[in-house]
Amino acid sequence: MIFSPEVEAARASGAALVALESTIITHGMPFPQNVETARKVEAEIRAHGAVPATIAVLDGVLHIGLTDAQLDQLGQAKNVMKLSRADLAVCMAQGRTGATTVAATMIAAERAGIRVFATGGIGGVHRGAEETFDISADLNELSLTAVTVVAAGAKAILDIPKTMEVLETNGVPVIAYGQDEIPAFWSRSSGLKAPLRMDSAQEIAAAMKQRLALNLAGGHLIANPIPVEHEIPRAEIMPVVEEALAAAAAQSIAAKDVTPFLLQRIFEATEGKSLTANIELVLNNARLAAAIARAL
Ligand code: PSU
Ligand code: MN
Repeated sequence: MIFSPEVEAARASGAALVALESTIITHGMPFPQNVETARKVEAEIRAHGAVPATIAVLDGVLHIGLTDAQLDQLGQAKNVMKLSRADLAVCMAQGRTGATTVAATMIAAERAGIRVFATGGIGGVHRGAEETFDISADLNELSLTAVTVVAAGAKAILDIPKTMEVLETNGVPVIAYGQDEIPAFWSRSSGLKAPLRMDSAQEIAAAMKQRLALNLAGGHLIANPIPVEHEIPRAEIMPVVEEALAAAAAQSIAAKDVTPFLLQRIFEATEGKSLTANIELVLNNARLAAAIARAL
């Protein structure tokens, strides 16, 4: 495990740290918006009093914090592995390069002593999971690893009610931030009431400390709604999502390829509007994560 100079300095001084994933860079957004967004998110965290630690495996080495040059390289690299819990150690053992999903980023962050992590959306239960069994390892990770993940809810490409059921079964606190409903990534509303609600970073930090004190394994999922001025209302995004899901089924897209395929398809169908919303919600999550890390 290698710390970037910035992260190393933050550790030495006890500064607040926020982990960031890298699959969003390699598999979640097109170049060059992916690298630009990664930089903006890092800057947003710094502007809010914390230090960003973007996590990835480069040539077999687990990096906690990337330099500008490394970020640029990763954003353009081809054949980057998408690393979940199952792949992390294999990628490192083979000396390969891989981008960490929410699950793998949580594992790395915990090992590095970082307890707060900002991203866009988490993986979840895919629609039709009763046939495919396609349930992201992110959900299981939240029950195992003590890192709080700030996300904009589960994306409308997923089955949100089933995702909530699996989280409940796994004992993961799902906390909507500042509203009663679970947000649905591009939209603030999902039509589903969140199991828990909190309205400040201090409250969230207190819940994290209490969970540790009870010696309960696992993290928290903070579901932070996209700012109202950037949301794409449900009625507008749902037909696009349905079309993308139909295309994925028609082309027999499966396993790890499902999420990147759907994201790209929706990006094209909305002429980039989905990507703009995606960038804004990640920035919003970065701000809240920085506040939680400072409160801790
Ligand atoms: N949702 C997004 N963008 C992403 C992802 C999810 O809006 O880039 C990525 C995250 O890294 C997440 C992963 O952890 O997809 C989930 O993939 P899977 O469903 O294969 O577990
Ligand atoms: Mn999957």
